[in-house]
Amino acid sequence: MAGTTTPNAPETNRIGLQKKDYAGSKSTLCIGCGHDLITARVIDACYDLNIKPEQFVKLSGIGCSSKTPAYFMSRSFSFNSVHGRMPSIATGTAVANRTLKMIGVSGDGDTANIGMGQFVHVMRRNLDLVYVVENNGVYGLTKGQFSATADKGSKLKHGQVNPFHAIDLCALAVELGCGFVARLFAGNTKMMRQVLQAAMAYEGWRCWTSSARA
Ligand SMILES: Cc1ncc(C[n+]2csc(CCOP(=O)(O)OP(=O)(O)O)c2C)c(N)n1
Ligand SMILES: [Mg+2]
Repeated sequence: MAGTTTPNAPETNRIGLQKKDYAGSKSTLCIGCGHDLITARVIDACYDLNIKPEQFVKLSGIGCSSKTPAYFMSRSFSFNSVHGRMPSIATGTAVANRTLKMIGVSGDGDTANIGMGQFVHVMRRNLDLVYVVENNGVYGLTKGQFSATADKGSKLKHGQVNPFHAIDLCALAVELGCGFVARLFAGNTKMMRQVLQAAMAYEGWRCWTSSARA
């Protein structure tokens, strides 16, 4: 985006910030985790959109995915809620301060299992929130049990087969009237950056789920 033209000067965006101004602390997730790719794209999108870190709030629930707000935008406000309750905290945040831009990061377990009730009601209320579901089909933090988005027939390490069909969070979001819905593979860098930017620029409720699976 709009960078400085002075030779050797670090590249900045329109509000004079460098990419590193959007960084967070070092990730403690497993090497190669798709969640870290999404973190990197959130940083890219916030830089590209010239978002002021001090006018941004990061919210999450519980899980490896919900730990990721610690890894971007360390100058922003942040609240790590209890499991599956991120939408309630987002609703309270919006009521308290309507000028802040919000992103909620959740997992498939945090959203489609324990937090399903919160997920559907936050859509019904059309909250101005970018809701990211980092969907790996398992409860990663507690060592890989099936979540409600796991494909029917998929197998765990020790051979257990999932007997239940998957809940499709994007289809549900569309059915509930969500204005911006997208599903992407976390490894698709270019498209992720563009779609996340579009989601952030959109006014109203958006649901963005990303899969660690192709
Ligand atoms: C009330 C409650 N129940 C269960 C747990 C245990 N627990 C922690 S994380 C987690 C699942 C997280 O899965 P997901 O949201 O898919 O995140 P991932 O780790 O896969 O990114 C569970 C069941 C908890 N912390 N709190
Ligand atoms: Mg998961």
